[in-house]
Amino acid sequence: MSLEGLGKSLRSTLAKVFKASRVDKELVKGLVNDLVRALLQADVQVDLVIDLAKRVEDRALNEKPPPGVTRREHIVKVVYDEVVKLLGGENVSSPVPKLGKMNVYMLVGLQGSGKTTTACKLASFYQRRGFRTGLICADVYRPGAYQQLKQLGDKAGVPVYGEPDGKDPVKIVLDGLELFRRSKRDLVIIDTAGRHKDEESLMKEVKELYEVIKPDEVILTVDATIGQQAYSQAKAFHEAVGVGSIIVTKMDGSARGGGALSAVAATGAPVKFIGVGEKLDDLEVFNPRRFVARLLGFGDIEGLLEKFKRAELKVSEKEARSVLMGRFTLKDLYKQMESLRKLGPLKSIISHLPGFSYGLSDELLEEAEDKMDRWKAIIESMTEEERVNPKVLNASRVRRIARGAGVSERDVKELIKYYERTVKLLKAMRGRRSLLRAGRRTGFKVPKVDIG
Ligand SMILES: Nc1nc2c(ncn2[C@@H]2O[C@H](COP(=O)(O)OP(=O)(O)OP(=O)(O)O)[C@@H](O)[C@H]2O)c(=O)[nH]1
Ligand SMILES: [Mg+2]
Repeated sequence: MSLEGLGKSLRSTLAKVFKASRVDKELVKGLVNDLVRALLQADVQVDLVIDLAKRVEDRALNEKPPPGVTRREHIVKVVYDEVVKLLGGENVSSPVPKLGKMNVYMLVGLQGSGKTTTACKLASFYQRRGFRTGLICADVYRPGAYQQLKQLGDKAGVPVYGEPDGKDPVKIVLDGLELFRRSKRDLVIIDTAGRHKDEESLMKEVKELYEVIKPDEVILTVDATIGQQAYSQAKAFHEAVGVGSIIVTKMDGSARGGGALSAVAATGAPVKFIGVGEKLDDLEVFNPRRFVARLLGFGDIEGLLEKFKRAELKVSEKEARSVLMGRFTLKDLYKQMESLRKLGPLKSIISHLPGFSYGLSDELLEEAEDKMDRWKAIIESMTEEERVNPKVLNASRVRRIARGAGVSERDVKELIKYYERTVKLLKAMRGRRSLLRAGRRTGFKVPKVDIG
């Protein structure tokens, strides 16, 4: 079953929780059964599924939901948490090369898992973020291994070291590292062999390389399409060299992502990137929370966009442009609030924004709704001149508006303050945009820090 399929069955499982007339033991048991079926069909390892099922059942039945959260919501959150955990937890960041030294990352993985392609994608990823990268081909088994790496490296503009006729991977890597040390590279990525006469000799070689190189990071590439075998493969590599992070390749197309979940569990290492195609740019930083949220069908921005569509909210290009150019008037603010209120209760809108589903109490949301309604009334009491040019607002105008809208003067001032902050923010954004544009013209490099 594909990840799509897994998502679908998890969503229908969770939908049952929301539809059920009562939340009781029976419902939780049914949910856990559905969950087990869905995960097994997605090739997740049996032991892992059983563990997860036990934890979900235990937490769903015994944990007390936090204030403001219903039992149903809590159950969904438990499922979400546990699937995120299965995928490597909260952590979202790609490995960051340390400054002031040459970092060495070593890619390992079985034949055809995507090491060579991924090595080049990674080199290009870090190069674009200002690191000087290099590639070394340590694969002396695959015919044309060096040529393949060289071709992709050339495309990425990354220097490649290899010895097309060499027989000793350790020597090649040491030579390559020496060369790159001299040319002051920040990050060198080593592409290793995947084919060997048997797995044992492959592991032996990988281990030997590891002990000589002592890489800063060992990255395992796992083919998303392999299913259950991923578990034992990942385990073997982990026992040999200690896997630090995982890249799941071939997540495009009809990938069975379940195997990837198993690989994570076998090594305890998080997925840091996913490969989504054969080209150099087809690499994405992996975000487990966002991924699972999408899989489970909540907390996703897409759902919210869908809602926007349904409300037939139409923002013309002219309006959008005028907002971005800083001519953001109180009329625009009014329109924004109106469209937001048209979408329905804030609670349901917020539930579609990642990271906001929990932690905002109903009271807080009701208060925000009240405030929005008050602000709308305030803008309605203004003259056209005041809406377009709020600078003219003085004490006596504020008093008049407050009386007209049936609110306090403080409310009016608060709205004006909010408006001014928004305008400032938009101006700052505009400044940044032109800065970036100027940067592109002068070849300004993206600073080194902003990774992940
Ligand atoms: N669609 C898709 N294809 C990929 C992805 N990553 C790698 N491939 C393809 O998978 C095939 C194998 O990739 P390689 O990078 O050569 O794999 P490898 O692990 O180096 O293989 P060996 O060197 O033989 O062990 C190639 O045809 C790649 O183009 C991906 O994310 N998506
Ligand atoms: Mg290769």
